[in-house]
Amino acid sequence: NSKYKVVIVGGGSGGCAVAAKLSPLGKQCAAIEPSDLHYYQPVWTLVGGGLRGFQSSVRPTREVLPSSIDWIQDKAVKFDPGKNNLELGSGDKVEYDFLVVAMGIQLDFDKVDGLVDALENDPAVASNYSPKWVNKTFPAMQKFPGGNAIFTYPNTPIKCAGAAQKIMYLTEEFLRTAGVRENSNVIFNTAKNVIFGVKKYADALQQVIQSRNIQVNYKHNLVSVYHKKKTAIFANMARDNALVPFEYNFLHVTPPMSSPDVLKKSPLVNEGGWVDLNKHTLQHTKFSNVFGLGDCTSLPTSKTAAAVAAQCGILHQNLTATMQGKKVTPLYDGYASCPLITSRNKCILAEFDYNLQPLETLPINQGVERRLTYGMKAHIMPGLYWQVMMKGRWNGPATFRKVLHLGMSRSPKLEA
Ligand code: FAD
Ligand code: UQ1
Repeated sequence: NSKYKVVIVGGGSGGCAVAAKLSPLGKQCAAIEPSDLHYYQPVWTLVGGGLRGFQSSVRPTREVLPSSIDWIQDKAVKFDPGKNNLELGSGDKVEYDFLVVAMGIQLDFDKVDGLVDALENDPAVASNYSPKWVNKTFPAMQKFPGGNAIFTYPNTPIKCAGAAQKIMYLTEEFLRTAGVRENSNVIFNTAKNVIFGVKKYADALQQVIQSRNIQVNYKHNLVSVYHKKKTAIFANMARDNALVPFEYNFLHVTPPMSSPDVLKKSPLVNEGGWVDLNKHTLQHTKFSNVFGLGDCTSLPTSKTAAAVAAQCGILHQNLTATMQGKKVTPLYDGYASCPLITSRNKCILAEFDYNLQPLETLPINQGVERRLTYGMKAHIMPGLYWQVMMKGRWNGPATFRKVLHLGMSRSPKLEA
């Protein structure tokens, strides 16, 4: 059994960004992360689209976590925040003074009947959301014979909500260049009733969808896949979940997701299973020595690495204040961003806050398809992530926004 001043659970985007900021604590800080490999998941959209190799998304965890702190290569399996400790897969207990929870979101492929079987056995079924299946996407696109190319969006919160449709735009473009677009239907079956949560970008995406002859079926939730019959079954939520079969020749699945099971059964979460935080301070609502960030939290914003970037500096500031016996400051406005790639060289760069109001960094309209924002997504973000965010020096673009707007950009009010 061991004891640390600060324990971070999860060594993904949020855990590593915070670990880098806490690296001066040295061995008083530990990060618990089971995986040898750290993934830069945003590049998986490009991997699926055949525009990047998978290897560009992977680095050894050892090289991403700061070497000054302890890396405990294990899983957290039980939390006891009343006693300031947690249990590891090995059975050992770890005690802490302060806890940072950054465990990400769980992919629930098994909640869709027949889906795992289809992913394992049908080359036409793929998912950019998992390192296990993202490498199937581009080959499936290349082998697409015509017919139905179907893209799904589940009936749960998910990370990077845009990614479910970005791959559809890349596929549609690919099919046109490959000469098979005329005898194919490109179909987006989404459990939601809107294409995107922020109206400005939803309007822009609707134009893209119309001009490219994409079919969207709202309130359609994937419930099973019979790959031997090349059929995907959707529940029509607007018609008492009546089952609607679709034949597919390419099926890209965005799986249902939920909070990690270990968290769901812990005292740290709200009814939804998410780590229950004050949405402006990132401090836990019940345990004042616990903080959290990223996809596993209750923060009512879009689950993205861009949001994690904006959160990590605020978490660090408020954690440090708490460690010094000072008060926390409400600072987080819900900033999140989603680079909505619409082709292999164009992007709509959505940026917004808790009120779903646009909060754009560039002094130009980001709600139109642009090469510039594609360039940022494909060529600037990866370096920004590995070289700056993972070193603890990126807190999101708020400062740039203020400078680029000559101090005249909106500063969201932080209402409780
Ligand atoms: P993660 O980075 O997922 O890390 C969670 C970590 O917790 C993992 O390393 C995991 O191993 C660990 N863990 C889990 N359970 C335990 C346990 N019991 N004990 C210890 N450790 C545990 N974001 C953007 O900003 N822009 C984009 O363009 C974008 N595109 C995306 C495209 C795709 C296809 C995907 C999948 C994601 C995309 N994202 C994008 C989202 C972004 O990757 C996530 O929002 C971000 O990684 C969240 O960080 P996190 O630290 O919360 O979770
Ligand atoms: C961002 O900060 C970030 O984290 C590194 C991303 O993740 C890959 C993003 O996709 C985006 C768009 C941002 C926001 C940054 C700028 C400069 C707009």
